Amino acid sequence: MRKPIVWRGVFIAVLASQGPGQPSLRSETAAPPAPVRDAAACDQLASLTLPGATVTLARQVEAGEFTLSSPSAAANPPEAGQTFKAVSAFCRVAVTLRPSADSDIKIEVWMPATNWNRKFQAVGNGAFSGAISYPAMTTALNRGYATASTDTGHVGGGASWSLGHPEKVIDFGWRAVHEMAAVSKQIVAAYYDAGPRWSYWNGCSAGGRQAMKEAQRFPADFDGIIAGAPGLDWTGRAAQAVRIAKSLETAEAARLSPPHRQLLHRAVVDACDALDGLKDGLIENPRRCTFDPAVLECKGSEGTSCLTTAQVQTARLIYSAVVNPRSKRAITGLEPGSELGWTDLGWTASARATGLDQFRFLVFKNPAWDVQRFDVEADIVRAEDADGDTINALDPDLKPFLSRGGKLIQYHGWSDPQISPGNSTQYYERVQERLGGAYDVRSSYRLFMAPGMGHCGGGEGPNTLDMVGTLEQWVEQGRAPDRVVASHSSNGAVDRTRPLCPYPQVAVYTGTGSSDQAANFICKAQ
Ligand SMILES: [Ca+2]
Repeated sequence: MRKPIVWRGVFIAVLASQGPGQPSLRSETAAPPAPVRDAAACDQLASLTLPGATVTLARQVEAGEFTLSSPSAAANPPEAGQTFKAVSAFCRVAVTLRPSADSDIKIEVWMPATNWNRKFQAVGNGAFSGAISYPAMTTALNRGYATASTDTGHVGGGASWSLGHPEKVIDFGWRAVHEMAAVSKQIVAAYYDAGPRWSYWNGCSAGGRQAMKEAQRFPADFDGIIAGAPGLDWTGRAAQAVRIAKSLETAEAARLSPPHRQLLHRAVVDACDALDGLKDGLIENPRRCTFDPAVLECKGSEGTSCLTTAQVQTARLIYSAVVNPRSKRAITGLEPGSELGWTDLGWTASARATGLDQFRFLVFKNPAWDVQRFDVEADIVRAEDADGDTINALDPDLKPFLSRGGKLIQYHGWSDPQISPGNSTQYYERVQERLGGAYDVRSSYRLFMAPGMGHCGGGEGPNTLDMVGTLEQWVEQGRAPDRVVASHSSNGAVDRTRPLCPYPQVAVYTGTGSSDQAANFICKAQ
């Protein structure tokens, strides 16, 4: 085990002395001017000695456009040659971590040479990852953050790398992120002669799963965590995507073509739009929508204006949950309103590919396994057992994180066709149940469901939001988000703003003013 470094110990003690939901004393002390570092200060990091870690690059990158080069790009050709724009010079550090004999975790840490905001923001990954998240790092860097990302311990997508490498599975599941957090903070402290005042995690999809894993397993790593559309029921999601694909792979006539998905979507919205009191093309709470696809069943000739009996069954299948026969926990389906994101084989191609690889390489360890072998009840249980809580992030005990003052913002699009939104609502409710009615979960953890939003963004609903700014205000100033304004744009212009409300509240139109302006909505319980 790495010994905790002293400044981190002090930091935890300060937070622990305050009750949950209390603004930190640190926010009341004026920040000293940001340190300014030159290229030589960055170069010096090449000789930094860190246990279990090797610095492979430390070089200042000047402001303006830069193109990725070695060392990580050399090891990961898809990254080579990518061009980004840094608004100011920064110190780029690449490190290889080996917490186990079989580990080969690449991380990069980028630190502004001037105008550092004295904060650290680690950014998350997608799917099975295998690549450093340079675009997200650039966004964080340009906001003044020292930032870090990891390839999670392997190169490239898919899960074939996991065969015969149980330690690499652990690296992917949680160790790479945790080790990255620890080492990054040491590098930040060495570069600036001071550690970050605040440390954040920002991730969506697989990055949302990483977020939850950190909150559950390493409550002291981050002061604030953003978990977007978390794939926290990783094996359950894999099972759902594979279950639908199995059904549709060999039954072409049962598939929903794009015109059929359009038809279904229009019918769902027509049936459920007004349930929230406002006809605006959005279903504020799809859980209140009890649309039965059977109303679209063909009465006479078949075509794109109706669904066959088999297609009706397919729609029902995609909406439906399956229950883990052992834990009795539901593995939720996709929600009414998400139909435009569906594919011919049900869930997104990414959900299917990730699901297939989960069973092929991590459950059955057989590259020849295919979805036709899938046995829903047995394999849901088998997948959870095989994972052993390595990748799944289902532990509802967030008390260590919340009680030390950590803040967690989770968000999820109700129209997400890749990771069921039910993952988020179910988990939030499980945390409340676990911590008990007397525990004020809301003071440190809030979930924002986004009507009409797709996977981590996109979709017909308001889908652009600033969770980083929202989380900063909560952590640093004690201002809990009672609403988060999201916007929707068409052709580059904002055409609608709307508050997202802390679950289970929903946004309700006040009845006056434009229904395209967030100011005319209030958040309230249904
Ligand atoms: Ca509506």
